[in-house]
Amino acid sequence: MATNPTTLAPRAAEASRHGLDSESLQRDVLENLVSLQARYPAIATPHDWYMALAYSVRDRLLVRWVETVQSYAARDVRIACYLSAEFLIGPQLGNNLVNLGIEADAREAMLALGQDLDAVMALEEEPGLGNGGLGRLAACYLDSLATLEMPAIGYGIRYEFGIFRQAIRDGWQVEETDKWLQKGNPWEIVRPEVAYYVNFGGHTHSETDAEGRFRVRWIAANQVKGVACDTPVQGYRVETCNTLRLWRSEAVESFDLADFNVGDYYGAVEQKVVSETLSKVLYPNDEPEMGKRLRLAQQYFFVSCSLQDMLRLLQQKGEPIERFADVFVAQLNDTHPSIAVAELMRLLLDECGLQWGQAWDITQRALAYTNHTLLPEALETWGLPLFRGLLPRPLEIIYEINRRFLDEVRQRHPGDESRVSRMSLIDESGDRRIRMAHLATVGSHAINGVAALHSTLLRETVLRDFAELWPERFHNVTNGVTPRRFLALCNPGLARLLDQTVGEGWIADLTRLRGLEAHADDEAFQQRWRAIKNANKEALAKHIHSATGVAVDPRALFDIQVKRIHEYKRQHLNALYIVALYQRLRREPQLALAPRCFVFGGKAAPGYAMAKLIIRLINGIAEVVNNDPAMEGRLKVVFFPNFNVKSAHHIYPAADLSEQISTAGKEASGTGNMKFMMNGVLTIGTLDGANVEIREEAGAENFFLFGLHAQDVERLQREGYRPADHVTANDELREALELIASGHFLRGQSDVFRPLVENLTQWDHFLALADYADYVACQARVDAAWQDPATWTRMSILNTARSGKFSSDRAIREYGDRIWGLAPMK
Ligand code: CBF
Repeated sequence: MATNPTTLAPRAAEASRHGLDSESLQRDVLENLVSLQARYPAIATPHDWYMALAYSVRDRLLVRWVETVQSYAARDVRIACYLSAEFLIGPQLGNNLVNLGIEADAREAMLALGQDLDAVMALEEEPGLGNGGLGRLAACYLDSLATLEMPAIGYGIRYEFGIFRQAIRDGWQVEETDKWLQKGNPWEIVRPEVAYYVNFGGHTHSETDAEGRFRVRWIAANQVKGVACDTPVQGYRVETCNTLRLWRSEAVESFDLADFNVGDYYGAVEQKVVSETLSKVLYPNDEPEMGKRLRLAQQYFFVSCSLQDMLRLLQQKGEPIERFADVFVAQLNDTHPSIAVAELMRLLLDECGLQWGQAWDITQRALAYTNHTLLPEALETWGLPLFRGLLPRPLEIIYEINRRFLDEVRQRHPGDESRVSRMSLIDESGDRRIRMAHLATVGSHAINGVAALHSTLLRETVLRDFAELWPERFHNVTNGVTPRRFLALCNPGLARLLDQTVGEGWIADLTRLRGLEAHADDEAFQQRWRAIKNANKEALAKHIHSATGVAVDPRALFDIQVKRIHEYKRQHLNALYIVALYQRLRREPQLALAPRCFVFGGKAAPGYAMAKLIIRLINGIAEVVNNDPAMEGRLKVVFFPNFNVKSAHHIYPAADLSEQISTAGKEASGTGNMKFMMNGVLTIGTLDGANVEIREEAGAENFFLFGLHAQDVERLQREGYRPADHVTANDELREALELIASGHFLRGQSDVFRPLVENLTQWDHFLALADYADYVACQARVDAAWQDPATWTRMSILNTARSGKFSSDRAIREYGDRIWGLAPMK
């Protein structure tokens, strides 16, 4: 985006442009320390220094930010709006320094002030506004949109409490409140003047207006106000600085004066408290039913505010309502914002007075839907009574959309009523529920999955009837991750080597890493490669020690599985293998096995008992293995608590082996797999999600593949799977299960892990036992490859070299070309 010198006062522009060197940074940090933190250096706390630096960096984004926003006000600019209930943006300071290109200057400035930049950055609270993959993906996409200079706004919820913090007590997960805003958030600008009202409850009333037009009015039982809280999103070394706009809920009136005047103080503030509850807390994603009413209210709240904001921007641009879909395209990040279909229709019909046909055309052209999961329990549905009570008018609109849509289905497939009921937006099979994935699909011009295999399965299973009806609307966009955060920022040692080897251009064009291939067999280069990995492993070892008290040896193979804890991700398969190794080593202490350090990390949804039990099992195994002198120098097991973006920065660069071992067909894509690959980590994995493409890119010989394919999984489950057969056929597996069931890993308490073992031996819904033998055989191949450092290092280099496809820049270009009709705007 070119700077327009007339758009800002020349003085302000000048000041900001001249502020990127270390002297002016130093001057501003000192100034901010006094003027914003009210401290002198002698009494400043480390956190004061962090705040002073963060404000100084934010100031340097402001001119770009204001100019970017202003340039989007031009009439011919099309804007992509990314609607997501989660944005797991992670710490901001380091990323902004990298993207502004001032990390070295900031380091120098802080050093001159007697401060260590890394220590200062470590103090930043992480905004945990997401559960995992989907929320972090949204954040990567914002980074790429800004870097590619594409006009975009991220819209979401400004949760006061993000994802819970995970503590481990006596081996169990304990959830603690995430008070990320407690010490203030220097990156956020609250805009009380950008606020919208959102209706809830009540009833509707139909009337004919003065011109004889039929209109529906929603007489709401209550209203909540959404206030914009903006965060700048600076692109990498470009002038574009986009906006992440998160909505905070507030009461329309802080006090009910009628109550207050009669002395009912608590009654007077009640509405305020209820309204503010809406954006209070992020829901853990794989939670069961409870608390759902508030979640639906959250979804509607942020979607309504965002669409109203888009309408206001349209007006500001001087564009008529008919041009809405020419100016905006809104990507629905999973079904969480899918109520947008009904809400946009409501705004166009009830507020703007359009006719149904025109409103529907605009809605479909403006919306696009990304599906992120095929797991039936994760496909959102809402019971009708709940929905009607909260959103009576949107429900009427959904009924009408459904009526018209099913007419179309009946016309195409006369007499096929079973198809009609399969495709309906309302599931009539039990208590009647709205199928949000169907609503999103029907209301969008494009629907995509997030990896090639996932998109195929989406078309063949969950949305099969829709793909038959509208094949042209279905796409695949394989996920990607930002190399700025997940390579340049978190692995500075490797980044420097990459700069020297292929030139700095790789950060904005990751395909340039292909240039590394020529060095893969070069012994001196391999040595440098290994030295960097070893330094990263030493750093992680320190973090592990301070977080868990466990001392790990950086010379061991670091075998890492970090992700949400879920049965389909099969952390328990990994755990079973560790138990088998432990038994082998106990039996045969001289066994030739490379020393391994197994590291796990990830949160379990608070209501997901089996996932919590898996965490307890891993910690139990860790306790026994790490305290057994016979295992010293052979085996270590660590559960790294509270895995989040911040700790991920230390973990990805230090890994040797990345565990991507989900049941084939269950992981939509995975993105941790890509972050590991970029950092030269080899994958052991199934043919699931993006693993398939990672293997294609890396080359089959540079990937450790095992396990059933998606079609085998489906067939086995259809024909009747008997996990007990695998136990009978495999003594090592049987013994491992027996040892777990005996309580060996829980100080002799035999009852605790029994449900886990029974679940596996009787049902094993995710086929861990069916894949066990092949997994163990594959791990033996890993062991052999590790024993040969030259081979291993070559494979590692080639993984990084061939990771170009997995940059979020590629993914965003594909969204721009195929779905949004949006090109970079220089
Ligand atoms: O597409 C991003 C990620 O989304 C999930 O985390 C999700 O929440 N549905 C999937 O589970 C991942 O496979 C996927 O990479």
